[in-house]
This record gives sequence, C-alpha cells and structure tokens, in this order.
Amino acid sequence: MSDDATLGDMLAKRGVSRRAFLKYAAYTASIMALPATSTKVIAQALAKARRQSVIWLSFQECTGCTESLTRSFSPTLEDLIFDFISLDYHHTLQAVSGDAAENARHTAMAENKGKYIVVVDGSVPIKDDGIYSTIAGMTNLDMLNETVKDAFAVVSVGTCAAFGGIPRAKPNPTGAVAISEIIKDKPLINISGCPPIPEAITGTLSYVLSFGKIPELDHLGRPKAFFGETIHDRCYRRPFYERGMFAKSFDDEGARNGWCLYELGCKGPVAYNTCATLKWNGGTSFPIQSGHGCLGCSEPDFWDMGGFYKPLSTSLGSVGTAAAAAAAAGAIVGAGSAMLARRHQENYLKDLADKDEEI
Ligand code: FSX
Repeated sequence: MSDDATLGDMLAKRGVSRRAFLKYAAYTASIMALPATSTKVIAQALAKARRQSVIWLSFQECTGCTESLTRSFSPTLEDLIFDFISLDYHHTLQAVSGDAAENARHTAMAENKGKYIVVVDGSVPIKDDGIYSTIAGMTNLDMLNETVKDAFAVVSVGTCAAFGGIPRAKPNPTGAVAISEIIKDKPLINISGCPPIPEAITGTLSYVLSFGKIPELDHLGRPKAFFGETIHDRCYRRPFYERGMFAKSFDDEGARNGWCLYELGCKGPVAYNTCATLKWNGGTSFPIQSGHGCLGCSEPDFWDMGGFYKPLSTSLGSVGTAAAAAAAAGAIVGAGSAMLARRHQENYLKDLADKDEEI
C-alpha cells in the first residue's frame, strides 16, 4: 500500500473491524485517563493519520526495554509496527545490518524531515569524548545529535534514557547521562522504568499519533497518565500499611498473609509508576503481588537509593526516618510519600548539577 495510505485504509486492508479499532481507541483513552468522549476523537484521528516514522536508537542499556515492548498486549508489537508506526530503524528488531541499516536511518530522516519521532533507550556515555559506546563507527553522542536534529519529538524509553539508570550508577565509569541532558531543543517525553511498562510506551506513542502533540507531563518529563501516582497510592497491600501490619521477613506469617512490605525495603511510597494498576504481562501481576517489594526503578538514581532491602527510613536518611516513624503508627503516607518523593527528586536534580560538573 502506498505511503499516502491512512491508518484507516491499512486497518481495513488487514481486516481489522471497526469494533476492534474502537475497542483499542477506548483502551488507549482509559489508560491515558482521558474522558470517554476521547475514544471517538482518538479513533477518528488515528483513522486519518499516516503511519508515523519512528527511528529507535539503543545506547547503554540491557535491551530490557525492547523486551518489554515486545510483550505489549494492546496494541501488540505487531499491531504497532504493521498498523500504527513505520519502525524505520531499530538496532535489535531490524533485519538489515551494516551500511543498509545506516542507509535506512538516513533515508527515514530525509523523507520525514521535521516529522519523525526518535525513541531512545539507554544512556549516553560522554566521558572521554564518548568512546565507551559506538555504533557504526559513531559515538552514541554523535548518532543521537545527528538523528534528533530534524525530529519532531524525542521519547526516552526506560530509566537509562530518562535519568541515566544503571549505567549512571556510582561510580558511573563512562560518564553516562540522560537524553534530556543532551537534547534541549526538542519536545521530550520520559517513560521511565527498568524496564518501562509496555502499555506506557505504546499508549504514549498512540497519544502523540492521535493528537499530534505530547501528553501532559510531570516535573520529570513523564506522562502524568502513567506516572501521576505512586505505586503505594494504588497498592492492594495498602490497608495493611494503614493498620501498621508489616511483614518482617519474606517467609514470616505477615508475608504469607500479604501484609505490607515497607519494612522489607519496598520503595512503593516514592516510586511513581502504574505497576499497581496496569500491571505486567497483560495485567497478570506486578512485583509486590508476587511478594517482593518495589525497587523504585522508575525513579532517578534508584540503584543508589541505599539498598533494595532496607526500609526507606534508612535508605533515604532523616527524611525517611520521619516517614518510618509515622508508618509504624500506621498513619500518613499520602502526604508523607509525596513529600519523600519530592525531596528525593529535588536531591536528584541537585545531584545532576553536581555530577555534570564532575564529568
Ligand atoms: Fe535501561 Fe532499557 Fe533497564 Fe534495561 O533499554 S531501563 S537497563 S531494562 O534495557 O535501558
């Protein structure tokens, strides 16, 4: 089908029914917390849209973000690639290699100047002129700058791209930085998580495709629809927290009865993400449901927060101690966790400035 074909044309050709298409539009509206009336708007916008050119760059990362994307349930990765976007370049998923791959990137940039979206997963090493990670003979830094120059928007997928992630963990030997520290002149969306929830990736892309603009973001550049609440806000174990009922070890009676995992190091009160509602693998489960505390992987510097199995009271210093005391009384949290999170994020922003001076 010609490049002028709309998504509506393509979906019809593939035999996707109007009912199935509306169902997808309704799902997208619901996970983006949009009013039900948006379903029609999304469906109409998507039906008229041309396939969006997407160039996906992978830098210092573990490929977990792409693994996550391939497990998207709505739309599936196949739906996304065949119907909604033209994935013109992707280090892991593309069949071509070498010059053919680089030619595909350059062709997509030239043919879609000013309109394509660059998705990036992984951080960028900038120490020693960026020599610690190169692709096709280019440093990640050069490839990022070259590719983003004519893009419409940039989407940083995963905590590595959004905040530096694990490559940036102390002592950060490669001088890893977040994409937002390099790209300052383009609309940029952070979809954090190590890895991010697949529907947060596909839902955000669908939103941009439907409305031609970026969704409402929080102060760390993340879509509020997915990152507007903490895990703790929606955690099904929260009633135990409120009553001061905490598991003390992973095999005690409290753990077996589903009590709160706060004292076993759960970072849910300071982790903004949608794991407790969208969950993973098509809504099957999420870490806390399987008995393990949240690692806080969607937050800046989660690897250096002071220990996955230490309660926030000890891993976040005096701020945490105050929260822990209140937690033991089975009180606070709404306001307390927001305060903790904000304090942590303020520290992160300050750290960023300090680290930039060190690199
Ligand atoms: Fe990072 Fe993603 Fe964690 Fe891994 O691409 S967010 S290490 S899941 O793979 O970048």
